[in-house]
Amino acid sequence: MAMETLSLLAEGESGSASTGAIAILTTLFTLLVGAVAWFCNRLVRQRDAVIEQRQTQIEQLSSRNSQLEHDLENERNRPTLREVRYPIVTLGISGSGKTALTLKWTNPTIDVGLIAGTKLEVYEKPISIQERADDNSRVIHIFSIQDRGGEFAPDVQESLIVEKIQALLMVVDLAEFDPREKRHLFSKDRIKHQLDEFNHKVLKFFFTPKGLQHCKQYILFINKVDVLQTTSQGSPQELEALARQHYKPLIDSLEYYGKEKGVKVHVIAGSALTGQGTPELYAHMINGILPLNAWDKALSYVPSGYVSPTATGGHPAVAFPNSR
Ligand SMILES: Nc1nc2c(ncn2[C@@H]2O[C@H](COP(=O)(O)OP(=O)(O)OP(=O)(O)O)[C@@H](O)[C@H]2O)c(=O)[nH]1
Ligand SMILES: [Mg+2]
Repeated sequence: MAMETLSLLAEGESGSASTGAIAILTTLFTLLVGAVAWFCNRLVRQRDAVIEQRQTQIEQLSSRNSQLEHDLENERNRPTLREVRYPIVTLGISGSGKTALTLKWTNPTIDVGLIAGTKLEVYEKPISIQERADDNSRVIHIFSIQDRGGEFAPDVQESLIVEKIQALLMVVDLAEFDPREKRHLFSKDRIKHQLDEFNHKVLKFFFTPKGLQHCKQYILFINKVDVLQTTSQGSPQELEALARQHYKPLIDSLEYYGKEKGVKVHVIAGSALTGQGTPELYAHMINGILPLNAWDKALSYVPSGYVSPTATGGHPAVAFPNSR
């Protein structure tokens, strides 16, 4: 009897132990399943993030690609750029105002009084831009203006031929800088020096047949007319006439060769400082050099109701192509 009771007790203990073990195993299994599920979930989220990132990259690349294709198309349709240069030589002794004048006639708003000791070798000024539909090109017409000191006069003859110079602008002046007065003063000696420098024999070399093949404009600009206001009385026109009088031998020689060779010589008396005569110089350059088919809209613009001063017998401030 006692033995039976003991074995029953032993059986009862081992039953509850196995129930506990099962509970522990079940818990462990549940935790494991949870961990695996969490891990798998994490992997799925990572994969989704990578897919999303790739999709964004693909979208960005495709938008960049369409942008590049668009740019390429624009590039194909862009007009080709061409530049046409018209060489011009400005000749005169040092200090006559070549650089000041070049800057003033090409840029009317410039204040040349603020420019000191100006030295320019070549000054390039775009004059007109043509959009050509026939060959989808854009042509920029540029005046290429070279500065030459008086001592280079013999070289000019060669340049006229070799560099196909289109216009020769001679600059002489009426005044010399006085360091004591710190301003330009009328000088007869200086005028005489320039008349000697550009005497009848020297001028002959500017009118050779080969040079004349390209050179269409001969212009004499008598600069620094503004100084005459301090020594003489008169209207601007009267002072201009006085300036011409001072350079009569030079004008006579130029007109002599002009007549002999069949080219028109223009004489302008003015001032690079005040801008007197510079619009006229600009008009002569455009009219004389730029082919009519190179004029752009800005150059050809004529305000409605405009009457050319030449038509009324006045002095042409700006001459338009039809006045040629
Ligand atoms: N009063 C007056 N001064 C002028 C005029 N034009 C130029 N000048 C002055 O003359 C001086 C010489 O002018 P530039 O233009 O440098 O003369 P340039 O012929 O180029 O001289 P180089 O470069 O030495 O050959 C400067 O101080 C100008 O300000 C003018 O019309 N009137
Ligand atoms: Mg100069």
